Amino acid sequence: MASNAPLAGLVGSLLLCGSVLVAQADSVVFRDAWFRAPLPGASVTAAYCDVENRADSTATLVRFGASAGADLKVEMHETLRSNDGSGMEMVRMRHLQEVEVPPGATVRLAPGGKHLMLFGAPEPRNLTLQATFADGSVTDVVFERRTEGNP
Ligand SMILES: [Cu+2]
Repeated sequence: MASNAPLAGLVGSLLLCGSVLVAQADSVVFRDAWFRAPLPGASVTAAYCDVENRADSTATLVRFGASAGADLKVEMHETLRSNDGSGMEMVRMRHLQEVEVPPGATVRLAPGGKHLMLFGAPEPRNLTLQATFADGSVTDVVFERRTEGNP
């Protein structure tokens, strides 16, 4: 009897850890994921999605990547608009190292705001990217190919 006590304590603490440390990838839901089909001859386009964090702690996206073998580089960007005072609107993009999703919140990656920049023409079909979180957890996200917004 007495020799089992330390083991019971160990099992108890493992269970406790398991209930607290939920992988960020498991508590985040991606919705409405799509990418704009590149214009003919273009090799840069953008992808968008809504990212909902259902956990009670912050989830931080640190990287999106294409599957091995795909000739595609993905960066997280944010479009910034500013006015120089002459009525000329300046639009530029900032490279984001991470995107934080607060507990219970939904962060939208949408045209004119945060987005994924795709360098290299994706195949003409839906695109699967691997989303990596700050805790190292990874999940696949399927982006639907759309032509909306193209002339
Ligand atoms: Cu961009």
